[in-house]
Amino acid sequence: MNTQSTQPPHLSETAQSLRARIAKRQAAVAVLGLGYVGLPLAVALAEAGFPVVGIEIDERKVDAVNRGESYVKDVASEQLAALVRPAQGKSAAASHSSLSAGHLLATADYAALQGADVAIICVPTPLNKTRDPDIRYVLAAAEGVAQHIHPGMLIVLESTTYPGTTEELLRPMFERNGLRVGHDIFLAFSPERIDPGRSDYTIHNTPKIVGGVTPACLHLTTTLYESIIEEVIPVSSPATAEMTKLLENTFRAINIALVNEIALMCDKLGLDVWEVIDAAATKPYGFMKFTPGPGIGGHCIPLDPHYLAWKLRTLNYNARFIQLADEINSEMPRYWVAKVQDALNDISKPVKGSRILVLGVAYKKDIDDVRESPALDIIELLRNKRADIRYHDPYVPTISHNAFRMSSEPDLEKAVEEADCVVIVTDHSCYDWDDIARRASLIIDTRNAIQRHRRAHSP
Ligand code: SAJ
Repeated sequence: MNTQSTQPPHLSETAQSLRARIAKRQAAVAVLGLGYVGLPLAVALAEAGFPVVGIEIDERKVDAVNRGESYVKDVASEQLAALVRPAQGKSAAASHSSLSAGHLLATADYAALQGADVAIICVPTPLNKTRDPDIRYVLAAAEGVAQHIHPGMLIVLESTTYPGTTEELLRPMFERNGLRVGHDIFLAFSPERIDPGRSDYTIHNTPKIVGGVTPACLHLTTTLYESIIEEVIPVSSPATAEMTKLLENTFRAINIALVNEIALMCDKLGLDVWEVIDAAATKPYGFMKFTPGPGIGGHCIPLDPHYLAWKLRTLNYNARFIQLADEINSEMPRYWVAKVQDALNDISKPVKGSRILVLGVAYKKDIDDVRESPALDIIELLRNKRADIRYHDPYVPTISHNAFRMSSEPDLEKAVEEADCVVIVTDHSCYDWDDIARRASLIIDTRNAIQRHRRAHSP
């Protein structure tokens, strides 16, 4: 495992004992939160030989894991089934202690932490209704750890959060009974970099950033991750690691907003923004291609920058780039609905009563996740204009958003032919763009999918 060289610091006896258990993969690891981040991590650690317990509040997920049934795209059920063993009705703590190396057990009971040497927190960090950080899940998980914390325990937070969370919020919770971080217990932040559905970069070959509260915390956390990840990169503090993650995703949100604004400019200038971007992308250095679209969705990019902006507001600083990017990205659904309205108007059809088919509602292609998807905003805007709105998405059988629930059209060809206007919102690879272009009477293509397909397949 290639890790930038860090001299092993002085370790207390407790730390030395924990380090030995980690190095021998005997350390019992608890992963809190078995979602798209926690489950692959728990599986990777169990496959590396650690005894692993997954602590998950959703009993359905607990039962599925213990049946060896995966609900996360990046984990095959066969992989899971090879690792789990029925808990034979024992209490979580008991069954966990009986767990042999290389096995995974799921439970909803925080008591399993009593037997854990390591606790890794991988719970969601959404925004609340006022688009401010909602860290209730992190605090609940940390409280669960605090109630079962014991000397010799390493705690790692992976959930994306604002700089300061680990040291200012979690550390006092863990030290409240007199245990001291760096001596009796150990604490670090290490951001997740899971990209669901990606096969070129996996948990094993995506470099892992680690920021420890003390050198011993850093060393122990680095030792742990080195057992499953090829490259572990130490930084000087948990806040540095927290900020690193936010820079990564804020960088994306702002650059996507930039190309979305370039698209608005090209529209005013009568230029083809896609041709402009493809031409700029021929520059072999100093340019990174992003593409305009219907807006941004997902559980990371639309949300993470707001964690940073919120923290800076508490320090009387206005994160202007984040603010502006959010305005532009959030405006894109309205921009595209106006395009639909203009296109129907040109053929003397009002939006009201027109049959409009949205193609693709997932937040990006070839996945089934609709969280924060701009397609939902586009559908809601068109519903509010009294359109006869339908959608088709092979990955998303039903959607429910605010006041409406819908199902994907069963017959794609028929739905395309019967639509007054087809709006391409998510360019799933499975769509036959030539066939859709032939059957549709009017197309608004927010992803330039048809032109890109034609260019890629023209002789
Ligand atoms: N989008 C654009 N134009 C672009 C890129 C994305 O409009 O040029 C839109 C997408 O359609 C989507 C949203 O932005 O609605 C977010 O897309 P994303 O490609 O950033 O995908 P995510 O949200 O799955 O981001 C994840 C992140 N991974 C982690 O946080 C660990 C992100 O850091 C990754 O860079 C990204 O995957 C990736 O590269 O796939």
